[in-house]
Order: sequence, then C-alpha cells, then structure tokens
Amino acid sequence: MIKIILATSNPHKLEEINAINKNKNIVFYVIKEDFNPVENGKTFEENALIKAREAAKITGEYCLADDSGLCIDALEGAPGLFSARYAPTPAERINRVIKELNAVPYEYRTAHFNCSMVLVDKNGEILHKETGKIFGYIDDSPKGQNGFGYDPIFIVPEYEKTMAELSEEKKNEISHRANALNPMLKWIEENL
Ligand code: ITT
Repeated sequence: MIKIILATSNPHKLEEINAINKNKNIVFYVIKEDFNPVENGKTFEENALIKAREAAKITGEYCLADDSGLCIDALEGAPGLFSARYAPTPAERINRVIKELNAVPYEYRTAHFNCSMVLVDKNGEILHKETGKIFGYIDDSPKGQNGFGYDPIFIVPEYEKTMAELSEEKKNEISHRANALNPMLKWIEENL
C-alpha cells in the first residue's frame, strides 16, 4: 500500500480526490485540520509546492498538494491565484464575479479551472508535477447544488450545464482535478 498525505484543508478536494482514485493500493490521508501555510507563490505550481513541502515537514511522508482556481479571460485571469480569497464567503465570491462580468456578452465570458498538483517525498523533494484544466463559460447567475466553490457559475459547454448541475461522477470524470490527478496516479503506480 502506498500512503500519501493530502496537503489540503479543503474537505471538497479530499472527497473528489478519493472519488477519482480507483487504485486500492494508493491511500490518501488527511493532514491535521488547521493546516494553513501561507500561499505566497506567484503561480499555482509554486503554491502547491509550498503546501506539499509544509505537509512533508509536518508528517515526514509522501505528500500531494492541489492548488487550483478559476481564471476568467475577460478579467485578465482573475480570480486566479486569489480564487479562495476573492471575497469572504463562497456566495460573495460568486456574486463578485457575476458583478464584474455584468456588461460582458456570453461569447466573451470564457474561463477555465486550473489544478496544479505537486507530489513531494518525505524531505520535500519534488517527485512529480501535473496540471489539469477544464474550459468553459461563466454564467450570469448561479445554478445547481453539487460541487463547491465557483461550480454553480461555471458552464461546461459539452453539457450546457454548470459544473454544479452535473453529477459528482460526471464532474470527477471531466474536471481540472481529474485531469491532473489521473496522470499523477499513473505516475505513482509506476514509480513508487
Ligand atoms: P487548500 O489550499 O487547503 O488546498 P483552498 O480551498 O484554500 O484549500 P486553493 O488555495 O487551491 O484551495 O483555492 C482554490 C479555490 O478555487 C477554492 O477555494 C475554490 O474557490 C476554487 N476552486 C478550486 N477548485 C474548484 C472546483 O473544483 N470547483 C469550484 N471551485 C474550485
């Protein structure tokens, strides 16, 4: 069995990562509840590395971090790295985005979710990195109850539904997180 600590305090990420992982030999463990290192990197990848290294320092185990966010073209990539901090609550974050895109017509509301994953060893040395994305559009009002974060305003063009209207199974098949985690799991299977 391969034990990997997930360097996140976001329970939704943990849930999705466990659902995407079908390999019974790879088991993810949660880090302590108040895990909250300062994410002052300049890229998603740098922030993922900060979290992975901090978790390795605490646990002395293999650690995997996921740094993710929503990048909106008409807002020059915002909220981007600041996705978790764009406003105090998830509902306020969504409202801020809707307001900022108020005058923008649908065809210019293009966006993508990014997920950067970094796996480190017990010493914090990088073992492997993967990035996953999913492209879509931003809706003018929230729809759907599934998922978390910005899912209710992210339209997946293939289904003409927001990510929060898709089933959990479907999200975990097509998401930025799945697109990063699946090749990461393959690397782990082949190399650890
Ligand atoms: P950790 O740093 O502890 O992992 P976090 O939620 O602070 O948890 P990030 O710094 O990576 O994680 O911020 C990611 C934010 O981007 C997250 O809080 C959501 O607002 C948004 N986000 C990430 N993945 C998402 C997804 O699958 N669906 C919707 N929103 C997502």
